[in-house]
Amino acid sequence: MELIYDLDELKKSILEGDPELAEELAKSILESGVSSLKAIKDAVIPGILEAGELWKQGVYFVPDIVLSAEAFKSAMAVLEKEQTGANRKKVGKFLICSVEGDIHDLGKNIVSSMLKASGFEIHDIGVDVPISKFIEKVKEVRPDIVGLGAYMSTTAATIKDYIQALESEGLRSGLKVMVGGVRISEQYVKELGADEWGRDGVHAAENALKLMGGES
Ligand code: B12
Repeated sequence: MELIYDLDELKKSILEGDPELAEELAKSILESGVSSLKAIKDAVIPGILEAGELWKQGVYFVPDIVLSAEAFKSAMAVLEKEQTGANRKKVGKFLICSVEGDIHDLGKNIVSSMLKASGFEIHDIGVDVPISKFIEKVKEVRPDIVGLGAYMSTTAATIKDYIQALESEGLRSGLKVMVGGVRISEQYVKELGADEWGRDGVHAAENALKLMGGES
């Protein structure tokens, strides 16, 4: 009973955009023995998704959604620390970013969290990432999978340029490409020349594991 109450409070702190409370609750939930993955799945993600819904309905305005994003980040900072425990076996390296011109990062951050929880080593190179920086980082990190997030119709159309750049730099072979964002659909994935996509964090993690040859 107590536990459900705490998870509910954490969700509420994200929905209502209270970063300090979210951090505090995340800590106390972990102390009470709940796994970080459960807290992420049952409180943090539902909280941020509900905030996104309220924005879509015109109930939330920019300051509201920005505060919810802050609260999401502060809870995740606590919960992710727990997940990067020493004994976690890494299933592969995953490099992720939002493409140039796109500063949306909530979806990317959720996906990163789910992938981390699934055992991936995450290299998040941020938002508004130009092709040149993306290529430079791929060369440096040598990931197994790259994830490109694009959240507007204009930026989604540029994903194919990132994939072409990988090809012309001789980096595409052996490297898997995943794409995501509200404008992306399963059919679009093929058109872009990517390997997989993720409807949401759980779907993204399932497909990433599938690409690594593991169970989905
Ligand atoms: C929140 C939000 C913002 C916030 C962003 C806060 C932040 N830190 O991210 C703020 C207020 C800053 C913002 C700004 C803008 N926004 Co905005 N924003 C949204 C909104 C409401 C929600 C996006 C979101 O976070 N959703 C919640 C997350 C969890 O869902 P998601 O992104 O789909 O992610 C999931 C999946 O797609 C998938 N996924 C996501 N990424 C990836 C990556 C990989 C690799 C994989 C596998 C899967 C995956 O898993 C995620 C987890 O479930 C959308 C509306 C919408 N329907 O999406 C508009 C929306 C994306 N924004 C829009 C616009 C136009 C803008 C602005 C240009 C507005 C303006 N005039 O100032 C600016 C600037 C944007 C820029 N240059 O990047 C438009 C885009 C329209 C279009 N042309 O396509 C939308 C669609 C709203 C609309 N209907 O008009 N925005």
